[in-house]
Amino acid sequence: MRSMLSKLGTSLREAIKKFLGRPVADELAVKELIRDVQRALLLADVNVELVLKITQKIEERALKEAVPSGFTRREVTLKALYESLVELLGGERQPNVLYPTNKPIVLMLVGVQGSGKTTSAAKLALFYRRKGYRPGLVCADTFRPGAYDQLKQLAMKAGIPFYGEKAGNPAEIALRGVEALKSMGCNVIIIDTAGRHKSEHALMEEMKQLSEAIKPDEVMLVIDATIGQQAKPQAEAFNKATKIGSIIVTKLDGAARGGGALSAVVATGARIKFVGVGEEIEELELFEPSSFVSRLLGMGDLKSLVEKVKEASLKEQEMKGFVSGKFTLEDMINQLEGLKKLGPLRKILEMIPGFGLSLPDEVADIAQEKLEKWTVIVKSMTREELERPEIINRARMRRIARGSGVKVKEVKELLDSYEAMKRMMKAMLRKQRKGRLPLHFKM
Ligand SMILES: Nc1nc2c(ncn2[C@@H]2O[C@H](COP(=O)(O)OP(=O)(O)OP(=O)(O)O)[C@@H](O)[C@H]2O)c(=O)[nH]1
Ligand SMILES: [Mg+2]
Repeated sequence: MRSMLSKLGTSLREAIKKFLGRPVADELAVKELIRDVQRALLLADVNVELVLKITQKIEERALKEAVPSGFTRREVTLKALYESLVELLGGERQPNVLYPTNKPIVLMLVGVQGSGKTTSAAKLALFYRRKGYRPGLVCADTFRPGAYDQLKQLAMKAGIPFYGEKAGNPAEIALRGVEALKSMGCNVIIIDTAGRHKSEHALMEEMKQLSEAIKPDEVMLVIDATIGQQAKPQAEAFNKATKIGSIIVTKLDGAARGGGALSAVVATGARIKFVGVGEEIEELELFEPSSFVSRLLGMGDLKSLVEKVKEASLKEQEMKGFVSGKFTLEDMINQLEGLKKLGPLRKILEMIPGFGLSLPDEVADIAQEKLEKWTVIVKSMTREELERPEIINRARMRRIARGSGVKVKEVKELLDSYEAMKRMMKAMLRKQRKGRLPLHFKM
């Protein structure tokens, strides 16, 4: 989601920062926030009417809603902003991903040419395999010559069973594919279909025949985010040919207009279940409007953070220490090491409440790069030095440098970075205590 998220996210975060910087959250400040949010959404290609509707609601709620005890007008406003954006993107409902119970499920992917069906089919297969299911891929695209090889290669690379025939009737091929993969023990069968055809009518007709023959458990429509608001008529056209169960929006990583596609599709009443955020087979994400918006706003998303933490089997305790700001030199290394397993450090830090708004780029980048070296340096320190880094003088630095095979300068650099991070943590906690930054955002 890099590009779209970073652009829309940056402008929304800037709007919030400006709002938080106002001495009081009065009508003027709210109106300014609303204008900034409008501008950000319009730049992300969200439909004008939708933008007006949603921002009007935010303004009304921000100014009229009662402020519950323990909260401020500021927080009520941000909550209204958060909730309205979530609503714009589909509401709080969790996407209801289909899983096989005692009988295999069949998913059929449809979409116009180049929308990302074949890529998404492979990504979905990987998604299911990682959850412990046994996916299999079927190529039912006989129209485009390279289609068979493309899916077969993706399947082979990921070690996923594949069935395809280079020519013939797509519905018959798909049926044979489903049977063949079932008998191999696959329990999630994903069918890739054609996107190119003689005409749009012929394509829709083929999709209709395919879905009538296979009777898939779900037809998933694949839509390219770069088409912006055009996503809406496209979704409606496919829905006429074959009942669309859910939507995968692809290429959100490159789409400055991604906001247009996402909100337009939601406006059709269809449910976005997944988003494609890159060309790699791992780059598929479950689409949950609430965590999407939390990330967009940099408000922190403890829920998805906790999930990632579980995945990397990190002890929760470690996270708590990090969030609360208890921070010794040893802590820093432990936390950074643990977090490194979770993916790019920056992304993780963005999910921790308070960080998204105030973490300077340099700190995160430096930490990621230097981590390896730092780990070694820290191992050459005594317990006393670890607990009280302030006692480390030149002589001690020289000894540590020798012990870890680095330059004295590098030991000094580690200590300086540690001091900088500690200061930053302290400043952040102070801000949070003052209520300038919401520590927990009630969702
Ligand atoms: N950046 C990015 N590229 C993607 C994503 N999904 C697909 N692509 C790229 O989009 C192009 C088209 O993807 P395909 O999966 O072949 O599209 P398709 O719908 O199967 O195309 P046809 O079979 O011709 O109808 C490929 O170059 C993919 O690598 C995504 O989420 N992000
Ligand atoms: Mg294809």
